[in-house]
Amino acid sequence: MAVFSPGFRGRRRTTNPALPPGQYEEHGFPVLSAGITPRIREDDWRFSLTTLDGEKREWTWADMLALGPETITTDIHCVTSWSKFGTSWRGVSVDRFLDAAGADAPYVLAGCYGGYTTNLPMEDLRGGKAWVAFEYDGEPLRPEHGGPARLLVPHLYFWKSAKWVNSLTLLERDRAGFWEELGYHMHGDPWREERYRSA
Ligand SMILES: Nc1nc2c(c(=O)[nH]1)N[C@H]1C(S)=C(S)[C@@H](COP(=O)(O)O)O[C@H]1N2
Ligand SMILES: [Mo]
Repeated sequence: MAVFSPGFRGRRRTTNPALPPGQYEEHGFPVLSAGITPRIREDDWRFSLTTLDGEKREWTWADMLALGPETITTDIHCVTSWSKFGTSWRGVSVDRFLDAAGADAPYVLAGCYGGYTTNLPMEDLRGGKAWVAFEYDGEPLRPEHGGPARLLVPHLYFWKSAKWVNSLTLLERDRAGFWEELGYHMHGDPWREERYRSA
């Protein structure tokens, strides 16, 4: 005899509330890159922040580590409709860089080794919502996943998490990045299904 009634099993099959609309749960870790994978040594890595006045602040790998890394466990959501639950990272909060530079602005354009860009409102980068991540699952971040360091902005679609990130440019007005110019959403909230820009 069945221990659980069919009704009980039925309830367990309701949609996972952690899964945004139109997404499925992925157990692997797909690689999605628009171009070739840059190979950047930690010693050569630089990360810069340019303020509205055009002032540029730059960090080396050691400078970044000195800002105080933290461990992040989070779900991630790709616009191609896979979501991955409970991913584990180590990185430095973007707040730390902004505070060190004493900089603020309404919008930010992230830039990368290889030329990829993506735009974000400052309110999506501040307040413990975004990191420069350099470890995944307890290991150095692999080059194909953006190593040595990538932006991690898990509450937005994963195209906003710029791999091989090397700059943040503060902006007065929002400016479309690589995928945004090609029609992806300027914001990219998976819970609102902000996948594409309406024409
Ligand atoms: N520099 C750079 N960053 C990037 C991309 C890219 O092509 N180049 N692709 C974006 C997209 S569309 C996604 S879904 C994620 C994929 O990250 P993954 O390859 O680690 O899964 O990286 C984002 N960051
Ligand atoms: Mo993506």
